[in-house]
Amino acid sequence: MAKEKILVIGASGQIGVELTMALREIYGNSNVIASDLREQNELLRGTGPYVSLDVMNKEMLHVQVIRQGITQIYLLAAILSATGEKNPNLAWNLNMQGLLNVLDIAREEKLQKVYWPSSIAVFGPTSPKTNCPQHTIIEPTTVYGISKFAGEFWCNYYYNRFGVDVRSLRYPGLISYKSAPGGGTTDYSIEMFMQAKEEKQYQCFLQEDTYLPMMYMPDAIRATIELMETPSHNLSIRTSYNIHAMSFSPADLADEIKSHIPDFKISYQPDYRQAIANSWPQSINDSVARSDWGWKEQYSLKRMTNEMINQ
Ligand code: AKB
Repeated sequence: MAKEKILVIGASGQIGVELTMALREIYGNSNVIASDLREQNELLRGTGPYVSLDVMNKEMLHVQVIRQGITQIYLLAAILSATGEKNPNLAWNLNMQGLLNVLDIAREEKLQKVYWPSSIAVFGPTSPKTNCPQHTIIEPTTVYGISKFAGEFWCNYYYNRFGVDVRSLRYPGLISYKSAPGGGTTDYSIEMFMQAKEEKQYQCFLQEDTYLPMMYMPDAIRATIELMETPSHNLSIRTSYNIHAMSFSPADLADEIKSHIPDFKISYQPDYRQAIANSWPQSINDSVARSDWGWKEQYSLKRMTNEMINQ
């Protein structure tokens, strides 16, 4: 394997912590540099290099890329759907400018690869609700969705125009226990697990029958690494790949949790996040990811719940 030096931006976040740990296993601790605006996550402490970095500060980012001899960047810093609706300007600026800074530096420094996550939030109310295809009507109604959709086309543009090998996945809601999520609509699922264990009750901010596409973090990390390891000529999508694992509603998840914690009680008090969830598909067609690079999920609702409860 060629010597890689990887920079993970947003390494203290929900995906960043687990992705950094997985990359360190593959490439060696000292070859994966974690960075974030926030403090280093406890789980990363002592496992490899860390730098404090603001993705909005292009000059500082550029200096780090040169100084550390970076060959790949994983850009995970973003403002998610629910927080984005509270501060649309901030969400647009961070989600867009952060990506453009990374793409520009990747072009100038001829980086080998860049990873940037998109989301099922690119889809909107006019997209098909079930089995939503890779290529379809895409009219997002959240600022987060708009920024991800625009970002996908910036990635496509930098690949076609400048040859930047940038790759992307449209993550569904991600469920994990190692590092807390922040500001997403699908975060109800993680809150439900935590409250079920701690309080044996949870008031959900979505209606009981709100079906959304979801994925357990180990599947998402594996998907990311598999996509990044696929030879470039096998990839037919340079915007972002649909990937799917499971689809469930808050009521389905509560039933599954009750099979482990029988006295768990759930109630429902939908808030502004219901409208965001209603605008998204309930399930995703990921046949292109399956045929291009062999994507296949390993976790069902049952298996994921079992692991979440036991951690
Ligand atoms: C969110 O809920 O905003 C995110 C997402 C679906 O991208 N988890």
